[in-house]
Amino acid sequence: MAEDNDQDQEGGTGPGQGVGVVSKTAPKTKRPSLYKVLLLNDDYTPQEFVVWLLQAVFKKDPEEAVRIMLHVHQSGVGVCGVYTYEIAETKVAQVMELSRRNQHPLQCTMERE
Ligand code: TYC
Repeated sequence: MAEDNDQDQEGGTGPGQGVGVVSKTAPKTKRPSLYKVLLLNDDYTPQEFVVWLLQAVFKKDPEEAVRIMLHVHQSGVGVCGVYTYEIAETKVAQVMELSRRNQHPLQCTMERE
């Protein structure tokens, strides 16, 4: 696609004039901003629920899920994953909805990297 916006323009000046304009514009491929999804500790949500949630929502394997849960439990907050804005927003909403449905006070937020 880098060559798609080349422009060759020959004026209507007839053959053999050798007049041409070539312009090249750098393709704009800005990388999207990334957002950390953070899980917050509380005193009531069962550890098993947090471990289950980390596997279900964040696709962590069981060992990684336990490691993240214990980190949050011990330090108060921890990163579950890093995503583009809309994916991060969806994960936060899924965590909040699953927590609400199971009557746990678990909180989840996102912040720009
Ligand atoms: N602190 C909770 C307990 O001891 C477990 C827990 C871990 C809760 C991580 C929330 O994000 C959390 N039952």
